[in-house]
Amino acid sequence: MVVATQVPTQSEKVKEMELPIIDLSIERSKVSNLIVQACEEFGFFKVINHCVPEFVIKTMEAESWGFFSKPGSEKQRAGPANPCGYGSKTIGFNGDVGEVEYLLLSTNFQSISQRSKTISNDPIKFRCAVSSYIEEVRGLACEILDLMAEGLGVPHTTPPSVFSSLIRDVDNDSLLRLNHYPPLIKDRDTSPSPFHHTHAPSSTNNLHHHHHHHNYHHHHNHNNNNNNNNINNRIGFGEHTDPQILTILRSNDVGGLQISPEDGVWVPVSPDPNTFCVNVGDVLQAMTNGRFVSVRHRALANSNKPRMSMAYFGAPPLHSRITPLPELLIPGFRPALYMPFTWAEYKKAAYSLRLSDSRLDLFRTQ
Ligand code: GA4
Repeated sequence: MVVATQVPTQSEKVKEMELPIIDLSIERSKVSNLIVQACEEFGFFKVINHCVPEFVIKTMEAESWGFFSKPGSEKQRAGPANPCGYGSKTIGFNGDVGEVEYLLLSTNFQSISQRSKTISNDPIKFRCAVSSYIEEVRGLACEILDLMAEGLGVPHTTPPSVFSSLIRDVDNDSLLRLNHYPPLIKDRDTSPSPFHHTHAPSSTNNLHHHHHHHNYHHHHNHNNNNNNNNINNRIGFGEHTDPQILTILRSNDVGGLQISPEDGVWVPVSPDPNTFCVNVGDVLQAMTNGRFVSVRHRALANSNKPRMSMAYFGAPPLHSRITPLPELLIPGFRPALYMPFTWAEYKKAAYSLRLSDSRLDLFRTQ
């Protein structure tokens, strides 16, 4: 099967707009209200004055560069991504591709220790860097989730909140993703990525390819065959929403992230290595009964410089039952928009669909 890498379509509008920047050091009640507002309006915001030490970020970044600088054959030792592990160009199991290579890691200590051996020549150093980074970003995620709960007025108890307790749980299913978007080389002959990719067929791919039996909404941007050959603007990671609760993203100083507040409109997010970009995931949209929005985003590999991003996806334990919070429902007036589901069920749905499909629609009550 031949799949062309997606490129943005001509009909798309790019809107210049800045994401809300939230200073975590200001008065707690103010921060919580600002966060709630940002989650309702954009589903995305940036945080400054977070307490993650710079050296923890720098150490993780250095380890990440160390891995991606290795020769391809060595990187393959950490692959294939099933879904965790090293992946190059293919995303998920259903034919999605992009100009990206990545390491997807479970945040579970045992599995990091195991994998480190295939990732680094100094596995202990790698494992320490990853563990420290995860501990810090999980702490930040928990703090933000507690502020959200306070801002929403649920529950009327002290932290940990209903949200943060899910990612604090020992069995949480959170992930760390390291993405490397290589610079686009303009000379076609030396480009590592010509216009068509042969999608390596594996038994998994064949089994899962194009499940059309669900009545989910196939998003219009599955343009796997368009003839826009603009190599300066290729899709690194195609449009999607994050399935989990909350995402904490840090990137180097190279842009590429764009969010889509409405269909066909893309807003570039300016890169800033000193801030974290935070976004609402599908599970949080469901738990807040649609008050918070899990917004579509994508990454373009449109630069001469390599982009590197590190994303922490805070997820509940597999067996957790996700349901809209009763506190946010008003019988007859504001009924539950989503059916209860377990995180395991939701994950299964996500992996049976394409990247750009609207997974949450499968769980809507109306
Ligand atoms: C998008 C968000 C995270 O990167 C991710 C991705 C996952 C993967 O790459 O394995 C998915 C994608 C993401 C959503 C739909 C499914 C699953 C690829 C894919 C086609 C790790 C996640 O949890 O969901």
